[in-house]
Amino acid sequence: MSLDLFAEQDLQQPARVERISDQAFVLRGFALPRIKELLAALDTVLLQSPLRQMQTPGGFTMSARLSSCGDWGWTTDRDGYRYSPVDPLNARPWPAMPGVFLALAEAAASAAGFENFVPDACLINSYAPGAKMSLHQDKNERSFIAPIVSVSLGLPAVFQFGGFERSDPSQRISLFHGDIVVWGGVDRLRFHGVMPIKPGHHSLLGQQRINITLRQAD
Ligand code: MD6
Ligand code: FE
Repeated sequence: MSLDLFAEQDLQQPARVERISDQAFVLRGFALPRIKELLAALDTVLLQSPLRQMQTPGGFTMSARLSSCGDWGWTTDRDGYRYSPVDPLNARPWPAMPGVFLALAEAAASAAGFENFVPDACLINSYAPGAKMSLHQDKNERSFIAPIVSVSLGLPAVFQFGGFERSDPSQRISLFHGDIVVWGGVDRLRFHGVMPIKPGHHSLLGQQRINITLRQAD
């Protein structure tokens, strides 16, 4: 049996699944069986489309640095938020979605009850200590039928998972290297965010947390 088949088999094993809402789940350690491949693919993507800070329409600079891969990348500037087929930094298409991203996303979505998930967009966020993500909804996608699959790498984070109004109370959920959060269906438009990352050092990623979210944008 090839190493690849072992890897596929690992993805089929029952994960530690925590249900955080009707159609939202944390899959603990789900990415770990393919983490080397995942990080190598991430390096390749970031060489082509490097992480960069972006401006919000309101004129703030986001504290996380962003990049994307896949057919559609998410960008924000003074003109607004949107998905674009081109990286504005180099005027080239975003790097192709790595096969290991697709395979993990499909397997994680399936483990959470969403079959046949085929993402066409992958947003990559890098947080240095102190960086955060304010409460927001993910609603730039054309349809909200597909779930979102979110992979946490490197330093831990406290994830805020709220309601359908910004002012609703939120759960606080610690996310660790290799955890995957999947949500969709009735929970797809919940507000969520990331508390400021605490200083620390991760053996593979150093002083940062990376989050990759896979979506069906178009
Ligand atoms: C982060 N994540 O974890 C930011 N959005 O760094 C998100 O904004 C997010 O994790 C939609 C679905 C899952 C997520
Ligand atoms: Fe989000």
